[in-house]
Amino acid sequence: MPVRFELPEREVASGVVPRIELPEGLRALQTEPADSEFPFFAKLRAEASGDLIANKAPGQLYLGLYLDPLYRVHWNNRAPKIRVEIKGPEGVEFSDTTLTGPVVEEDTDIDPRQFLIDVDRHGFKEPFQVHVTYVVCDDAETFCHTIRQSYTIEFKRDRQGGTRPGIFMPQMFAEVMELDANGDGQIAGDEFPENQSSLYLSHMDVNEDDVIDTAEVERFMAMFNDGRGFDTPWNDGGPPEEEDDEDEDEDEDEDEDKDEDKDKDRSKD
Ligand SMILES: [Ca+2]
Ligand SMILES: [Ca+2]
Repeated sequence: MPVRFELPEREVASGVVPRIELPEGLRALQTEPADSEFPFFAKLRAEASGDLIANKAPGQLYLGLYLDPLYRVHWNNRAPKIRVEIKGPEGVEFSDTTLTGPVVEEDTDIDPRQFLIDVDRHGFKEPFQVHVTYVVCDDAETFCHTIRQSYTIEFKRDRQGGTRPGIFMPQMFAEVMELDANGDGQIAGDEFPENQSSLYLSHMDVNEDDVIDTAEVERFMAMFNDGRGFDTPWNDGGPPEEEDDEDEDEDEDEDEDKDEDKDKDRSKD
């Protein structure tokens, strides 16, 4: 039986902000965080519907901010609510460009902040910017900071599932035990993906022995599931998709507008 860590008690609330119901078929978007003087206490997950990515029809854009369990911080609901500002290229229509977080009765909580808006790209290809401003405090009550983070987001699928700093990355960690090449129940040394050992270790290596064991993985995932992270719809990187879809997306880098018709032919290549 797997070892289970007792999670430390927190006084902050979780499960108090209703999760919004998300449409099926959302896919992670390529998201590039701007440099930040503060850590990315909250990770952004940006997703869009297939039609919107394909630039074929208006669709929905999802923006979710998830507190990273690593930092043991919470939202301060007595401070100004989280604010998400969207700056799109001229011509692209967003149903809302200034989003603010929900009213939460509890003083503090760790639930994700989720936003779903309608977008009509009108054929434009340029990326858009997202500026997020929020107040976090650590669970030990030693600090509260107002954090401002900015991202540039492309209407293109993120095939890496988000492995850069500041991006929500449940997929990566969910699959971490698959890295255990020699099957000893630990991830160590060259079992880590190239250049990513410090990323994994900084998030998961609780006892700092430079090895990640099953218990550490479970602990980390439990923290996410505990309200600081994802719930199921996208922990596998999105819904399964048909083969021809893959080819369609590969072509997106080039003239998407003109490609609409050609895509169907290319997918048979
Ligand atoms: Ca191993
Ligand atoms: Ca360890």
